[in-house]
Amino acid sequence: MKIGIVLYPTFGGSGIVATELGKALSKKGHEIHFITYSEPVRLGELRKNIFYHEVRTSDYPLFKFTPYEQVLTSKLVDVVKFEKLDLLHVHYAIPHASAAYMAQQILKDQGIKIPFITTLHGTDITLVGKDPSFEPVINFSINHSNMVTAVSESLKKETHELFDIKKEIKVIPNFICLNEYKLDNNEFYKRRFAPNNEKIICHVSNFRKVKRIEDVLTTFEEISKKTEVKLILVGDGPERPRLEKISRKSDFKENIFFLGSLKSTKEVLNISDLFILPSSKESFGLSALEAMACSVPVIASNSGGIPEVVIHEESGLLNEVGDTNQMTINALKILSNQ
Ligand code: GMT
Repeated sequence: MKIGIVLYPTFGGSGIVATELGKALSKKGHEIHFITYSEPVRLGELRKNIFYHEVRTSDYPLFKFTPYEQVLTSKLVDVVKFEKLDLLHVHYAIPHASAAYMAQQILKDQGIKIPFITTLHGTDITLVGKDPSFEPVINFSINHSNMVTAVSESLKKETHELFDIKKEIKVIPNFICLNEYKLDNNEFYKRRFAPNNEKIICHVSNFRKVKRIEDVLTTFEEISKKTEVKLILVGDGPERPRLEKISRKSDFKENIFFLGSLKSTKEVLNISDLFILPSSKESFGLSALEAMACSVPVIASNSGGIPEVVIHEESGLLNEVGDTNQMTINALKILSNQ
C-alpha cells in the first residue's frame, strides 16, 4: 500500500511511534510518505520506499498566526493525488485529524477517495483536546475518522469521558522493536558518569510540567542521603531551566547530568540501573517501555496508562502521583537488590 503518515517530527512519543511504524511498514514493502514540517528525528537514512514531504508555511504580514492546518491540508491533497496514496494515518488529533478530514472532503469533490486513521496519543485528549477552544473540532474529527486507535485502555476510557465519541476506538499499545534494544553494557560509557561503579538513575522526557521532574530531583536527593548514586536526565523542554537552577543548589549537584535531547536513548538506558517516570498524566509512557526493553526496572506514578505498561511488583514499582517518600522507598528497594 501507499501510506501517508502525518506526525509531529520531534522527540515526543507520538512522533517516535509514527516514525518507527512507518519504517517498519516500509520494511514490509509498503511505500511510506511522511508529511510534516521538518524531518522526523528518528527517521535516519531515507530508504527506497520512504519519502518525506515538508509542509512549508510562509509568513504574510496580515497573518498574526501562520495557518499551519490549511497548509498541511493543501499538502495532503497534493501528496494523496500525485503519489496516489491509498491511506492516511494521522498521529495526534490536533490539528492532524481535522486537516485529514478537510483533505478528504476536497479530494472527494475531485472524485478521489482517501480513508484516514487517527491515532490518539494522550495530550491531544487529556490536556490540549479537552480545552473548550479545541473540543468541538476534536470531537467532530474523531467521529469522522474512518478508524480511530488509542495507545492504551486508559486513554480510550478518558476519550469517552471527555468527548461524545460514536466511533469505535481500538486500543493499539505503543511498541518497540526489541532487536534494536539488545542489552549492551558499555563499561567505558558507564565510567564517564559513574567512575566508581555507582548506581545510575535515569529519566527521559520532553521536560514539560506534566512529567513532574521535580519529583525525580527530590527522590534523587533522598536516595543520595542513603547511597551514592548518579542521575542522568535526558531531554529538553520548558521546565529545563527551572530544574537546572534547582539542581545547581543541591548538595549532590556533581552527581546530576543534564544530557539534553538525544536521538537515541538506548545507550544511556543500557548503563542505567533504574528509570523514573513520575508523570501526573501519561497515556502510555513509551520511555518506560524503552527502559524495560533494556532490562531497566521502572518506578513510576500510577497515572493514566502507566499501570498497563509497568506491572506493579513485576516489572517495576508504582506509587501515587507526587508521593516522593514512596518513590524513595521503592527506588532503594530496587537499587539494593541485585
Ligand atoms: O510524552 C509526551 O509528553 C509526548 C507525547 C506526544 O504526544 O508525543 O507523548 C504521548 O504519546 C506517547 C506515544 O503514544 C505516549 O507514550 C505518552 O505517554 C504520551 N504522553 C502523555 O500522555 C503525557
